Amino acid sequence: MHTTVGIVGGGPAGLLLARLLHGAGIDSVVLESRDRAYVEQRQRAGILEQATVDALRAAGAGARLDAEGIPHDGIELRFGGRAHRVDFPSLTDGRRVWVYAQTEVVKDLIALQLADGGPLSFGAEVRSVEGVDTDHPVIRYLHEGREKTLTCDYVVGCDGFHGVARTAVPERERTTYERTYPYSWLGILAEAPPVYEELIYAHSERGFALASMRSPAVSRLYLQVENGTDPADWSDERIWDELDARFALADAPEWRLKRGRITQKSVLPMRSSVTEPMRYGRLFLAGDAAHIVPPTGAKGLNLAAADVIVLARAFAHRATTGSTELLDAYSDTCLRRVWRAEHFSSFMTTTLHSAPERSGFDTRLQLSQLERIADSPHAAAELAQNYVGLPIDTTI
Ligand code: RFL
Ligand code: PHB
Repeated sequence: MHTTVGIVGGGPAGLLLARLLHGAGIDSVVLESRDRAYVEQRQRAGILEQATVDALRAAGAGARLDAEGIPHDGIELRFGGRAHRVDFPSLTDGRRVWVYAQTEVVKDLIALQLADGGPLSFGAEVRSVEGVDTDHPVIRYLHEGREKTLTCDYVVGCDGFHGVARTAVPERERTTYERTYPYSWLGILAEAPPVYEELIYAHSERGFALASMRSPAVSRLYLQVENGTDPADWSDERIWDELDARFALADAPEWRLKRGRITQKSVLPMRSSVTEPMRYGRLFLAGDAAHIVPPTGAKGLNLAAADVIVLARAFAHRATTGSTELLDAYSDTCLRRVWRAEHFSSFMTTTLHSAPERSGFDTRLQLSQLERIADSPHAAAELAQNYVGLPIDTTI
């Protein structure tokens, strides 16, 4: 089998790329190792930037997002027992974000691709990508118990942090910059209405907490926990009590989250990582395959979308003009945005979490930074502009 663009991985990056290429009349094949139900149910991101929403609409995946997505015009920061709202539109020339779960984005893109797009194979586990420094790279994969090959003009590795595409770049040609954090998140999904209409990011002496949502009836909540935490050690009651303690307000001691049945519980480690360059020969890396951010800034899915928007435009440019100029610029173009998001995600993480080895001095620096955001429109604008994301041209 042969295709123009072989896409390894059917997460948000691979699926959105396939749709954008389809719209530009460029054929592609998506190979995804997991089954459809698994990919559609993997609980992850919840916040979409304006540019991600625009790209999903351009890809034809805007209908349910526009009907069910919840626009948010700000976030609340809680620290020192007080609440401060950061308003996005007034600080960012009218930009905002949307609550629409990654699971729903993935379901919408899969339905479209299966309806009228190029091949999308589930249960197709890519074993290796070869010949990326030749004109016809090859993807070798296992599907329905048989070894198969797909020859391509280009290969895009959208196979996430543990993917194999990255390893097709010789070690001497790539550098990975990394940071791990001395804490993790315990995330829960609960059948409980969100307590507030926007997200609440809380700094407290007991550690960080985040109140997010999936719908008017379902809350998504996170607690900072020690690395290596077993979710089984956290009973439902302990989780709710700890969340209430971390969100506590000095002037509203009666304030409590609305409790409900906890339907999912998991622990996720926090990491920052960037692999450079994001292109080698005819192989391009996009999304988590190239970079990881800790989730505190809500950037991961949005960076994945930005990469494939840039890449789809570059493929379309090559198809219409024959020029590889934009493909050649892909890595540099993306890395500017990636490092901005890395900085912001690391800033949000280290400003809001309590490191186990922290001193009183460290905590006072965090509180001073948070007070500066609450008091100064300039400091608040810096946070707001990073949170809603850099503008990007989403026309392909
Ligand atoms: P994915 O989603 O990991 O998809 C990669 C796909 O590749 C497949 N795969 C293979 N397929 C074939 N052959 C192989 N050898 C393969 N190896 C892997 C995998 O099965 C998978 O389907 O990467 P992609 O597409 O780059 O998307 C990235 C996002 O998923 C990720 O950045 C976000 O979820 C991060 N993130 C958040 N991002 C946001 O923008 N906003 C948020 O609010 C937000 N919250 C989060 C998050 C990530 C979280 N976790 C669990 C890490 C909250 C959490 C809890
Ligand atoms: C989520 O809703 O899962 C979510 C929201 C904001 C974040 C991280 C995760 O910063």
